[in-house]
Amino acid sequence: MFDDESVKPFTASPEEIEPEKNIIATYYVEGRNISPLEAGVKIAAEESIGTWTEITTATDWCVRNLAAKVYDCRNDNESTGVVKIAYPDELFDVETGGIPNILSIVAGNLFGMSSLRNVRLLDLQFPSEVVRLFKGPKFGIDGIRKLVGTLESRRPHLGTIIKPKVGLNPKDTAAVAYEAAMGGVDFIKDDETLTNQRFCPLADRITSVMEALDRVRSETGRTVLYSPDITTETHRVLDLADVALEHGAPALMVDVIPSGFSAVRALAEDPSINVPVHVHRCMHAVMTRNPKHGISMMVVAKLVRMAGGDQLHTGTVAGKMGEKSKDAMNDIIRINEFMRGGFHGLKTTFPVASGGVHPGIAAANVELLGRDLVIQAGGGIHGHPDGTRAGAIAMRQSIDAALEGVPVEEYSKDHEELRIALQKWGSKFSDFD
Ligand code: RUB
Repeated sequence: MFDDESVKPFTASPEEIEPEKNIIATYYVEGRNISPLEAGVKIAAEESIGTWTEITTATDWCVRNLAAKVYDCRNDNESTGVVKIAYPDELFDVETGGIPNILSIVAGNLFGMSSLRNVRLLDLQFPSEVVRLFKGPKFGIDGIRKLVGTLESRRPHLGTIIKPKVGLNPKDTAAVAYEAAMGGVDFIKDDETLTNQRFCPLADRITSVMEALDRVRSETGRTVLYSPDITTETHRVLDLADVALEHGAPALMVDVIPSGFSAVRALAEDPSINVPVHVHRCMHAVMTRNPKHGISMMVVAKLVRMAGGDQLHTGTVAGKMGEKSKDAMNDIIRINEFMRGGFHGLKTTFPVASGGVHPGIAAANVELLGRDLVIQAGGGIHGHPDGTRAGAIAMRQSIDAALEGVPVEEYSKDHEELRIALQKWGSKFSDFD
């Protein structure tokens, strides 16, 4: 397959590739009148030392040391397939360039090449030395569990997003937070579009919410985390973090795609920030949703963990977001397993299942996605007919039903809040294709 002279600099056999000396990228490719191998070679060339034509300026050293190489190619048919490309470590300066340097190569010009109809970055595999340049999450799952007091029980955490998304003033936000916390949530977050709008300034909001959560602590002994949204320009994220921390924020939240992986990293690696970083992924679907083109959520998850996200939204198995299929569900399971597993010594990242979750389907999400999960509901709590507190209680009951292995309908017979929630939303879980 790799004998043709013209592709030689950009191909290798699998035995020639040392995983510890290359960043390995797996792509789905769909060429325009070219084979998957040719498509892979075009990517390897463009993203390392080649261009659209032969050039006279590349030295032997460049070719020997820097050429990226296609070393595996599986054809689905004559124009589509999956290729693995090894990018030699010398091609990068991750120490200086960080995640932007990695992305500019493995996910750079290739997405716009006219010879490719579609291309999707499916996965990245890193040498230990590269991952060790990153500090990763400061807290991870166990660190967050320690703060909340669930290290022993290891039950799923219940989170809520204050709703409406925007519009409440600080006092009303705090009142909703108080009710949710009294109902049993472990974690409260701002929604992804709220930062410092005039009707709900960041500093006042944090002060008010923390007063409410302090009251919850003195009344119940429970610690509830709150992550205000400090999404902003990458270079301003530390300034907003300072404001948030000065006003007592016990966690921080940032939208990773709008603010950038580097914003997450700046927060996680700053020695003065000693609170968990919750990572919202809004806008991810622009690249993760199309199965033929873009970047997979697995890649986003790996980069977020390297950047230091302590919690990351990875999707639900039934809800308002994403695809409803067995493949989509298996993808979420695989991503969550990655976030909880070993990764060159970095701490773990807590997977967050959120988006359209309500008490009727929370249990099924926990059953399929596991206990090391933050199961989160906005509408599914604040839309409960008896209000936010009852909504949070109903969500906790649904989680308990899953932990006890009792179907939610059955459990609801002697759990009033859950019964009322099921009357409103039902417990229909999925319509897999
Ligand atoms: C949740 C909400 C979140 C989504 C994002 O509100 O809108 O922003 O979780 O989706 P609600 P994802 O609970 O009312 O649906 O987590 O898939 O990125």
